[in-house]
Amino acid sequence: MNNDYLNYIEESLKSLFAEIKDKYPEKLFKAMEYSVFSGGKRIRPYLMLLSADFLNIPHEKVINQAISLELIHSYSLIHDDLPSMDNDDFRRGKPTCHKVFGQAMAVLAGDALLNLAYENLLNTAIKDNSILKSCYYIALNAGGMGMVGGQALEFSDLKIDLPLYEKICSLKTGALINSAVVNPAFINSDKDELQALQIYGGCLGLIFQIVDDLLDLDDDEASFVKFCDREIVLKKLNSLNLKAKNVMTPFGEKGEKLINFCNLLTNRTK
Ligand code: GRG
Repeated sequence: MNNDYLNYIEESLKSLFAEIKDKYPEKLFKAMEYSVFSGGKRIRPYLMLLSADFLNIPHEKVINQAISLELIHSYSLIHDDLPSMDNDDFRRGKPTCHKVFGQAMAVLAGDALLNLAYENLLNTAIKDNSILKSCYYIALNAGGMGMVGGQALEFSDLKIDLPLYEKICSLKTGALINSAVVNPAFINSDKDELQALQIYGGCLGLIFQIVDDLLDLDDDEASFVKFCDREIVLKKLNSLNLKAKNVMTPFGEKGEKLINFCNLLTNRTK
């Protein structure tokens, strides 16, 4: 991954946190800060910068959408780790937010991060309303039609088979990845570019989840590797990778960064 891009994301998140530091109750701020700055890979904001490159949109025009997406991702992980959901004690090798700050503060830190994301999006859109549609797209993907909907399906006591699992993944995990990829297209793109980003984003969301399943074989959880044998899962992974590449290839050099990133996610080992 490009360090300049990662530094830009990090500095932007830090500067947003510096702005709010003295305005929030101390413990709430600390719980939010703990979760946002604990070693996340920043895949979603990074992807948004790559997609902006593809469309020739300056990074400054998407950075607030990019970091808002990361805040939404962070809140979702805090809530996902709670005892009432996945009940995890560790994330990224560190104690989870509720283990350090208690359950009530973890719920509130997640709530405040989600709100901060929308405060940041709206504040940016007030100054530049050409990004309004892209902000709306984030909301659609993060909510009941997207990530929250996917999580709700997982907790609906349904009998999970492969098609349902694929649907859950495309919402729970895929929606934010897709939002990162497609978002800049709502600022400036033609029909072919938008369509290509939508297909690429859909493939990438599933690739991300399949690789996650391959890396993290938890006996209690549904996973692609549990529904079909490994050979079939690897075949599916390769065909998604190929589809994502094929859709970017006609764009020549400007599609290369997205193709390379797809390869990176397909071959990641952590
Ligand atoms: C609580 C509304 C709500 C939703 C939770 C994202 C999610 C939905 C649950 C997480 C469960 C999980 C581990 C899914 C697998 C894919 C995934 C989102 C992994 C974590 O994303 P990374 O690898 O995380 O980008 P880092 O740590 O790099 O930020």
